[in-house]
Amino acid sequence: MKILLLGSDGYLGYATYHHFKKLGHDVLGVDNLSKRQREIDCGVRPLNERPPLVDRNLSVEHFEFTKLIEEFEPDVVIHYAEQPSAPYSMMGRMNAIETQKTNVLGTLNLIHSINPDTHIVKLGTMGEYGTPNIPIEEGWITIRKGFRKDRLLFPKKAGSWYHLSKVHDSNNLEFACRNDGLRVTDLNQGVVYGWQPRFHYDAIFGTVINRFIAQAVAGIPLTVYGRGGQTRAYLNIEDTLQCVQLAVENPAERGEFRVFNQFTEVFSINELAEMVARVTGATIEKIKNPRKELEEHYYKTKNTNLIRLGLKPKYLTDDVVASMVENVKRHKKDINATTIKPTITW
Ligand code: USQ
Repeated sequence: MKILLLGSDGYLGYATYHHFKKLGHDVLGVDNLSKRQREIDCGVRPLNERPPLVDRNLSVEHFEFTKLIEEFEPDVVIHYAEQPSAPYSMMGRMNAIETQKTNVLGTLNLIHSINPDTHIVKLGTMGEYGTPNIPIEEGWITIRKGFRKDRLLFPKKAGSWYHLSKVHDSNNLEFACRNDGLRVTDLNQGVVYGWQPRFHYDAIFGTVINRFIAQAVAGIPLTVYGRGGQTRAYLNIEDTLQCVQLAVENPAERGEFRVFNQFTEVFSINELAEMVARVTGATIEKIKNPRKELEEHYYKTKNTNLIRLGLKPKYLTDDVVASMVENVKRHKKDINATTIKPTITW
């Protein structure tokens, strides 16, 4: 297949690029390296640095991008090319605007550039749903009112300008499927973890499990925000690759807006901290929550669509934690402890 990979230089992009190349596909990686600039602006650096991975240095929201689609004629577009951090989007007005401009306009330009036969596999987030006091379904919900019923997009209750940008993307993509007959798979991904090049552990771009591992290696107490009852869906980056492959190999129909909840397990922050502390001997520190989020709440969701397609989860075990610790240890000298404490509040 001809695969156009948007966001090839990212944590997920790099792994995805090599995964599909290994499978023998023709992969073209597009990136504008803006994430690297944001890291410089924020004064943070990931561990395990590598050279940029980009075949075409281009922004998805630019007119030139349309020409690239016409030239390459992809069978599938995997779209990761978005500003990925909730804290970054909450730093202030310009960061909120930059996040929504990059994410929403990029996806809108993709919608307008694509041949409707091309399958779009778009990275969304479980955070679009937030933590509602009802079970979370997969993208859609059937609502009955009196004798009437309709199948509608599941209500969203996002917790940051970043997460909201993904809500807007989902709405725009669903409309494009309904109106223009596009075929789209929206992957509502949980919080990813796993050892990879460009491993972030800082308070802006690092996700919680990766952060806890780096904190344990650096001998810093694990930073549980607030009471630690926040419950989220998680997956290993190796499972991200499986899920994206399943989506690519089983495309959505013309006119179909298909949503997969892309995760394998659900944990509270306390459970994660206890697990990492048990394996590494680290201590746990409950610090004031820099975010506005529920710290004790109901959380029930499902991932049946991907399991039905054949997803075989790689669960978070003590061995997985231990192997991440071993990898991070080799880069211990590069850990900058001053970037670990959260400084962005909302
Ligand atoms: N948390 C801590 N301590 C920390 C870091 C985080 O207790 O040191 C807590 C947060 O308060 C939050 C949870 O861990 O309740 C997850 O935070 P996170 O920073 O790991 O993840 P989040 O900001 O939600 O965003 C990440 C990715 C984003 C992706 C999202 C999936 O950065 O790109 O969309 O995970 S989800 O959370 O399902 O929306």
